Amino acid sequence: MAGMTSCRLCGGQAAYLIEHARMMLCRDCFIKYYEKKVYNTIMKHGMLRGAGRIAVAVSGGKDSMALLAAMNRLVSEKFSGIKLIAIHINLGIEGYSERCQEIVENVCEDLGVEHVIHDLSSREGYKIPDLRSTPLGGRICGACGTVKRYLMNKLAYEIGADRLATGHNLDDVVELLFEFYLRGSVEDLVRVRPVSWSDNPKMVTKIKPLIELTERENMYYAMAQGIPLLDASCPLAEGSRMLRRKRLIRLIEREIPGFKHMLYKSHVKRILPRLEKTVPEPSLMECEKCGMPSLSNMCSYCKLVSRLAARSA
Ligand code: Q46
Ligand code: ZN
Repeated sequence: MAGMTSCRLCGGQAAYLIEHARMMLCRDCFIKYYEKKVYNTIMKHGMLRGAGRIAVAVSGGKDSMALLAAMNRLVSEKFSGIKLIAIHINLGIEGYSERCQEIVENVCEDLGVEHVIHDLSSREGYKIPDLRSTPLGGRICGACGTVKRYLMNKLAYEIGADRLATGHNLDDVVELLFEFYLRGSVEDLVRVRPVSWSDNPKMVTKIKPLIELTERENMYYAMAQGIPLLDASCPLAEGSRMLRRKRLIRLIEREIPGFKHMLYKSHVKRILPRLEKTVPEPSLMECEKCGMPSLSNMCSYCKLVSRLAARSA
């Protein structure tokens, strides 16, 4: 935020600093800048080509709520005919999940967007903190990620969505790239992309319209649109390796301004096309337990949940 500096575009009073572009913008110009970037990302990758129904995965955090507000605006202005439905999973994390759901419900109501709330505890019979008792509990965010990926896809499929939009931002993606390059994990690297097309009817095509926007830009957009920011952070995330890597990336960005954009762009433009040619797409089968697409006889979600059941038996 700035004091009396002028907006680069209109000369009005600047409110937001776009760090990598070294540009200050007022609220209205920032909103236009942000929505144009989302629109350009959508168009560049043909994200909505042939789309009719988009499920937007919302957590209640700034990124996904900014995504929902921006998509709502863009759909009504430029992609009329497409229906937007927000989907939210209440993870059952005490002191946190209640607040997330409240924000989702309030924002959806304000925007007039239909929403689906999936309560883990009542619908699936467990909460995320219960996963701590499984062998995966030491990496709770990994287990939580498996749950969210699986259920978001399943919910999107069940409501007949042909796209699932997520709020992954540039910082998230660079953190993943950092991790996968370090580990030399080629099969994971090839999956870091703006769109994951699918012709399997039970695997909904995933799009990341915020992939070129930073965490901070999403926060600014949420603030500029009057979206309440989550005043609690997930108590299970403390000390996670993901947060430590993000801190490290912030330090690198400070020393090498534009580092995040450069790493992302070279991955998408130069590395990814080559990886896509050499790394075969995994062939999917049906999970013998739930019938959803899986890499082996049983999908990773069903494996996780069966461990939970074995513990409580
Ligand atoms: S909700 Fe789940 Fe996150 Fe909490 S347990 Fe980790 S992954 S931090 S975005
Ligand atoms: Zn399964």
